[in-house]
Amino acid sequence: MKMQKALKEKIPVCRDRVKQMLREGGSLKISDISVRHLFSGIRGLDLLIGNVSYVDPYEGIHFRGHSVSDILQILPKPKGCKSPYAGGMYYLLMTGDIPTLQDALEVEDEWKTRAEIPTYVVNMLQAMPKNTHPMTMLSQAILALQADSKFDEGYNNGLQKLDYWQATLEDSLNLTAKTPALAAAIYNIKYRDRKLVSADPNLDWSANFGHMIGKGWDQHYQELCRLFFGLHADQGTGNVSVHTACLVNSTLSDVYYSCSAAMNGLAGPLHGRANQDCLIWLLGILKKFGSLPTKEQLKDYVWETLNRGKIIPGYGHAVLRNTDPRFTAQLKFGKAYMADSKLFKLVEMVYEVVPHVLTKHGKAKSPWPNVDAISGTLQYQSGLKEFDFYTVLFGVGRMLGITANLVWSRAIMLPLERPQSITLDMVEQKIAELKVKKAFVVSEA
Ligand code: CMX
Repeated sequence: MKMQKALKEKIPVCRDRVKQMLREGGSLKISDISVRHLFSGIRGLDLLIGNVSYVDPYEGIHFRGHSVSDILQILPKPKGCKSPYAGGMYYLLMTGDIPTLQDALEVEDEWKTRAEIPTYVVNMLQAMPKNTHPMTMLSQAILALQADSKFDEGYNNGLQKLDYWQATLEDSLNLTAKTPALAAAIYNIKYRDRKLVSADPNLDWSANFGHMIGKGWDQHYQELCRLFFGLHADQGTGNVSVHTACLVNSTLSDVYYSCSAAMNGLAGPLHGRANQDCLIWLLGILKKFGSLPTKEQLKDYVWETLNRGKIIPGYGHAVLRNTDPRFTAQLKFGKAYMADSKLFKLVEMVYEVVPHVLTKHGKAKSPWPNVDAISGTLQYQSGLKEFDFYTVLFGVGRMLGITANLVWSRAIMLPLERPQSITLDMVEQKIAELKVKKAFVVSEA
């Protein structure tokens, strides 16, 4: 496979770069930590290595240096379509190179050979109680696949550290290949007739998900799947889902353990569940007003939400300080396919109103929409109305970025993550010591 060959060439070069960086700058200080950082989720500190993507606070995500609008232009697409193949996105995330159409299709074909999910996983999903959240099902299904981990097998048979990345890549290809089928199985078991639909060999990874949940005829939905999965693929290494996976993987737990843990983090309302919560919030508005509210009514509703101590889902971000380009890309999609729908119009209205209110409210560091402010609406309007499933869709896309990060973590042999923790007493003591020191320096001067 060309992707694997490219990695084989690039990894030794990167390893040398890391050695060089450590030789030349190993003791240089690049970040300062304050007491406030300790109590604010260590935001804003350059603490992690993640080569796959980078989030610029104002420009948003850059996948291997390419902005959202760039990747939508340059990645190969099926003929006549606007959204790129996930296979091309994976090639880019893994190698850093822009794939040709052939490169993208090679990844798509490779996935097809690995896509089948074992019967025991389906049986397990079918045996789960009906009220199980689909994210729990996804996390469990990924974990169940661990039995087939190539990394685990290799490790038990003396795999060398230099080769860990290869077994991690094998697991990554196997897991990502199966992910649309896993998600579709969960959907069919939970919301349809519990029967599974086989993949269509003529469809790509993303479109096949649509096919396997009974929307194979719907080209618009296939287009949405490609867009949705691509946009959700990564968001820097510090976001909870990717970072959780990297942390777990740093213990040499394999891709399955790591990705299952990542999905548990993604399930939270402050992370991937915001798309579900946002849609519920929007539908609540339409229900309350019986139709689209006026701007004044909407403004009052937003204040009401905030005054009840609630957050506005889909708005704000830990890193972004501007409208998320992933929101903008989806807005464009909505304008093309569902401009007349009330729900979509409401999304546009909310975008006009909420940033002003949040700014006035004065708490959120960013009043702008993130990816989740619209993604649920596009799904809902496209007929996928089971909104507790939306985070699973986020997870399907995110699996691409997570696994690319894991391959690279093993490629550059990042060690066990183990930050030191200090107690509250120690923080107080450090503050007292530093205050005395500062007073001394001032009085000396
Ligand atoms: N509505 C109301 N209040 C908000 C807010 C919002 N959308 N966003 C932030 N705030 C509040 C925070 O709750 C916090 O309040 P407290 O000081 O009382 O705790 C304050 O503003 C400061 O928060 P912040 O530094 O701006 O934001 P954080 O980095 O702590 O959190 C995020 C970021 C995304 C969790 C937060 O903006 C939020 O809760 N947004 C709504 C949920 C959401 O859309 N999450 C999805 C993010 C994207 C993703 O990962 O999927």
